[in-house]
Amino acid sequence: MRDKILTILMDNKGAFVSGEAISRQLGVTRAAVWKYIKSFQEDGCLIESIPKKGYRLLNVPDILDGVVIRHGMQTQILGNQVEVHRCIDSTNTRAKELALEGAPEGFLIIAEEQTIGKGRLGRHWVSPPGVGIWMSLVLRPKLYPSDAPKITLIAALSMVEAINSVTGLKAGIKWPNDILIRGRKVCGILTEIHADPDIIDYVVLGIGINVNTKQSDFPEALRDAATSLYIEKGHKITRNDMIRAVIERIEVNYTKYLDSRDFDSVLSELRRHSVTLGRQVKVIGRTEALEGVALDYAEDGALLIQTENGQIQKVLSGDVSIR
Ligand code: BTX
Repeated sequence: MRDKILTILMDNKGAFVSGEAISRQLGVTRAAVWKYIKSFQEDGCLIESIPKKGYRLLNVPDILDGVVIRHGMQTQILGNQVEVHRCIDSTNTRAKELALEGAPEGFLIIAEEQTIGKGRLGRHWVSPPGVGIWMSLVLRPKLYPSDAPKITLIAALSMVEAINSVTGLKAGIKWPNDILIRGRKVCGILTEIHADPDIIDYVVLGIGINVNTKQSDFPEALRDAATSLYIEKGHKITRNDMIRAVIERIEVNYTKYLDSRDFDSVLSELRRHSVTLGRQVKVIGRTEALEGVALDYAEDGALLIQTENGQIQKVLSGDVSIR
């Protein structure tokens, strides 16, 4: 009932809807409608209430809310179900639990705060309350497990596009999973998969975005290496809008790739937005470290490095530092 009333108010944002009309439409008493309106106001929604006219929603605060996120979202599959947490250990951990229980493709888990936000290789992702987007999508692509890194790259491309469309900022992709603005990390992507030997069962696509984080919200050690959309843009960005934009871009790029299996067009976009290609880099892989010039991407999205002796080496995964 709460969600339905909020949806009606949002459908009519800026205009009055009478309590009578809402109670008739939903088959509840006007007293019950009033109770919900009061609770929305307590949550920070600006709702005018005028006798004989009804209720007018003027503003929704930037509190993460499934109804607000889904309202107006232009997707077919992704984000059809949204689970929002005030505080959770890690949205990726929760997404894996749900995926194992059979959560469908597109199930989205979001949290205001993570206490054990995860980066790659057991690293920690700083996820303070109320200022960022910490979210995970359950995906079930019919792909070979070896194609999973492509999902990370598709997500990275979608992130850059969404940041640009919402804020006008130009972000770049540091292969394979970091999004940078002016050389500082604004977003990280952690893809975890569960697969049989020849088919993916599910992918959990975890995305962390520093949205309204102030410099002082970052721990001292990160202050030079991290940034946020707020720091770069100089004003706050509505997180619910940003989430919608990211999910919409992922759906476009992801379904286009799955339908066509054409990764070349993704690669050309990645090249355009890359901050890695053409640079002298050091890559620490699982087994070895390599130094050289990041030449290009291979057709599967791996990084091609030309080492000092002229050899070209292919790196499937690893940590890149730009020299
Ligand atoms: P990564 O291993 O590439 O980056 C982790 C490193 O980034 C850390 O070691 C630290 O140096 C730095 N770092 C930590 N927190 C931040 C931050 N908030 N902003 C900038 N730099 C930071 C990147 O891993 C993948 C991160 C994915 C995070 C999402 S949040 C939702 C989902 N749930 C979850 O537990 N993880 C993912």
